[in-house]
Amino acid sequence: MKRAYKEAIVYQIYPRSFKDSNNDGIGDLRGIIEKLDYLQYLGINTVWLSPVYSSPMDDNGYDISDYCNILPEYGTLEDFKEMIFGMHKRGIKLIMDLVINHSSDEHPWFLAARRDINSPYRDYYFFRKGNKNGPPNNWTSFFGGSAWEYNPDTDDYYLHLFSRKQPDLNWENLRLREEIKKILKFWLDLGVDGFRCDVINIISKNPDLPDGKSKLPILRGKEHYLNGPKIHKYLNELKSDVFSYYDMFTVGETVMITPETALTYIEEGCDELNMVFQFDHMGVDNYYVKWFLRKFKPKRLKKTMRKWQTALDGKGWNSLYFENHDQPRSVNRFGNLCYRIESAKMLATYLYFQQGTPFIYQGQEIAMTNAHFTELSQYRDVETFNIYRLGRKLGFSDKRMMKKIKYMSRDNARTPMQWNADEHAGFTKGIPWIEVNQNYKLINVEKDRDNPDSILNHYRKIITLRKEYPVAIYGNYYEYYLKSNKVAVYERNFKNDRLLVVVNFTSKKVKFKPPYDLSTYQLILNNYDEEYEEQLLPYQAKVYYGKVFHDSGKG
Ligand code: ISL
Ligand code: CA
Repeated sequence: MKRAYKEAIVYQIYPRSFKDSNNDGIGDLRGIIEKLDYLQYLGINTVWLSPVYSSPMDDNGYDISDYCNILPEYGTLEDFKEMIFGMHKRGIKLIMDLVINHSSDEHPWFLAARRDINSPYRDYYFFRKGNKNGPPNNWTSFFGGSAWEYNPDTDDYYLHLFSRKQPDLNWENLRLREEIKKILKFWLDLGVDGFRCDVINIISKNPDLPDGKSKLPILRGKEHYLNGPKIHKYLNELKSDVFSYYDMFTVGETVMITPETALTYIEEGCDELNMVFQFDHMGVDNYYVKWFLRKFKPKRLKKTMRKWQTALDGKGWNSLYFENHDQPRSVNRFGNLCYRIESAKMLATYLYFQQGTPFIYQGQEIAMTNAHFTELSQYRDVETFNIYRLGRKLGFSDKRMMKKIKYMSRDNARTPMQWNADEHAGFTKGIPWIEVNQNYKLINVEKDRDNPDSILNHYRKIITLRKEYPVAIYGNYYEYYLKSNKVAVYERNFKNDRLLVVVNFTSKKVKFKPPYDLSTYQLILNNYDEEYEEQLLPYQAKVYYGKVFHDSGKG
């Protein structure tokens, strides 16, 4: 079915690292305004903006202390209005990040709640008396360590599934839900076109808060809040009381989810959410939690991608992403730095011709790479520090922990956007809040803009093709060479149109036989000048377009 969100091409802005307009070293809204022409040139039609609300910045804005205001470092509500006006003028929609599983511990609700057991805000959170030997239960947080923090004022504990400065909100409380709806309306009435709902599938907790079964130190207790008992009730309430009154779209960040469960949120017709971010493919180079690394194998990635492509086809809609502000850079992970240009183009081709809405994370379009950091002091992320501490406590050596962090730290994706070869990559004239990657002279937007064969221009081509060929959006998905650990080959079909995508995931030439005769097909994208019918060059990626006339079955 035709739907606007299926035609969205989304660009994620992590505001702190995008563009600094006043040289205090911190990206801001006026910086985004300066770059709107760039976004238009890239061809995207939607922006997902990571949080810009008031926040003490324990988790870079994913800890909100005032939901209806802009963090002064980022600008004002007036700047925000100007930004959204500038986006709409260019045909770009704006999706806000909505963090409603938890607030900041500096939110007035929490400040009141923690002081006084009779506060009307007390029940907005989870306060519980401790057990003899400590916290109320054995749950551990996403960032490692207990999910409970002691609160001396009322001699009890509060629940935080993320950092201790991110207390979880209690959705059982109707007044809290009404407050959230007001917040949503506030932004929608300002012209916002939708929301990316942070960890939305954990907002409903089992109210008894029983002990978790797992022995592992991370995510213990998850069976009591993942897709919890009232999750669908809450989302339906948001839909009927708010979403249904606006022309908007939603993408839910849903952790540890299967396609079957995802469909309970996104199946067309039910539409609690329009699509979700799932994490299966982010697990192909690690075990269970991201800190236990394992070697990347293309066929594992292919398998998880295929699983979602086939399971949702005709029922729900995929989000297509390899990067965001929580993940290392994809060219380090799934590509090859010795073939940075070829492999980055290959990854984009492989990903964005699948069925779903493309999400491009800032810097991905020029294949920015992981941070060069070697010292813990160069990092900024609260999760990185927590994990380092936890790992050391568990007996891992400093060297081992630094290696894990170097590969997986979220700061890998948070170094400033590399605009040009000027000092600090043109991000700021001040001292950036986090170091700029040392390779900015080699990797930057300005350099790529002028080069028709650049990664940036490859992204632009893909975006143009998605707009020109409805089959790229509405086609079904069918894959060949399922077992191959070298090539990925899939087809999309819509009416009489067909696309065939062929990519090489290795740094070697590989022999390759197309699944059928391609002589009547047109090659519409190739990351090399050369083309051989029976051979793929290192990280080569090609897209063919053809017409298929279905036999009526007679004669
Ligand atoms: O990156 C992760 C931890 O290793 C993920 O598990 C991440 O914490 C999870 O995807 C939830 O992420 C979202 O909510 C967090 C915030 O820190 C992330 O930046 C955000 O994307 C808490 O609000
Ligand atoms: Ca600034």
